[in-house]
Amino acid sequence: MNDPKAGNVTCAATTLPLTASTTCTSDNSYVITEADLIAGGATNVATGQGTPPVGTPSLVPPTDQITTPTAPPIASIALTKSASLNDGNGNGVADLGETVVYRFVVTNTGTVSATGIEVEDPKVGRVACVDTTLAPGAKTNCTAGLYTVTEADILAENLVNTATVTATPAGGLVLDPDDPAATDTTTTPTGLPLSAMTMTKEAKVSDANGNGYVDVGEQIDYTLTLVNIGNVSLTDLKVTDPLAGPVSCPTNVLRPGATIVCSAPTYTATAADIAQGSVLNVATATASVPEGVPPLDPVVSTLALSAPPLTFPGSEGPPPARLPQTGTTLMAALLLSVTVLVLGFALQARRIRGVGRYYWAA
Ligand SMILES: [Ca+2]
Ligand SMILES: [Ca+2]
Repeated sequence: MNDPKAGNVTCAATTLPLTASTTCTSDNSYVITEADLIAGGATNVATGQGTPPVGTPSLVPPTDQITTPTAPPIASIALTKSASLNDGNGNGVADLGETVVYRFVVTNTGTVSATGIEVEDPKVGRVACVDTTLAPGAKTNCTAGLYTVTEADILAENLVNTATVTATPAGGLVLDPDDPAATDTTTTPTGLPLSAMTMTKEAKVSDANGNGYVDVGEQIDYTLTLVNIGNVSLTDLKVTDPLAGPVSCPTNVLRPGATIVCSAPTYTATAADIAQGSVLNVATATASVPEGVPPLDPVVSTLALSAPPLTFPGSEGPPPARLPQTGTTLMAALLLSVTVLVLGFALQARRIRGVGRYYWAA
């Protein structure tokens, strides 16, 4: 007796008289294969063998076959995804520029093998899996490059990321494209949108007479440095400076973290400036913010440059009121002079800085 699927077959009798029969049994159980499932049943063929008496025609080997129906094959792949935030500032939410690690586990939940395992995740780009062929019940791990949190994620107030697994099942079967198990979504909370900007003003004085003060007719060049210290883009940026005149900036859009330097026309100090003891300059910056983000209040920067101390007719140097009080020594008077010199030296550097800041916190 020969039965390729049944293994060793043993018959109760190995010699059969005419019309007699015998029963043969196999000593092993047959395990249903993927091919049986795909075929819809396990078919096996047994063939009998025997040697007839001498002088009779040779035996045509008798065969019989039986097909055991199998369960319908199932083609199914499941995806599980996780997100791990590199929370640089430790505040528990994803902030602009922080990164997220995504990990994926693909499991063959069907009853047939699958090849060409691929995970699609539009936000993270290429996903690499350890195995791309999975037997039924097997699983594999997949990884992707670091994802960096964007302004769009901040504006959405959540980093939502959906991945889908695809594969080619054996036997020409197809996966259900709408199977929810093949898709997984992670949601990572982000920091709230924040619009914030700083403006730093610098003045370069043409201290023609080298006295450390601004005098009538001396020129002042103002520059304004603006930095977007929030996490959303600022647009329609405008800077006004009534004293110096129209301010020109290289762009009117400031992305988060970006810096621009704007400049104002050269200003010439007037007698009126000197009469009030200083050249006071106030610049104001305004900008628009993305829809849904509370507006940015105007950012103001003020800078006052000293004019020379007033002098009295017939006298030279500082007025008497600036001199030390009665009873002070000559050394005290000298110290005051040194102090004025040091201040003058500082002004010779010709860089005077004023900072205006405004923060809006959501
Ligand atoms: Ca954070
Ligand atoms: Ca001067």
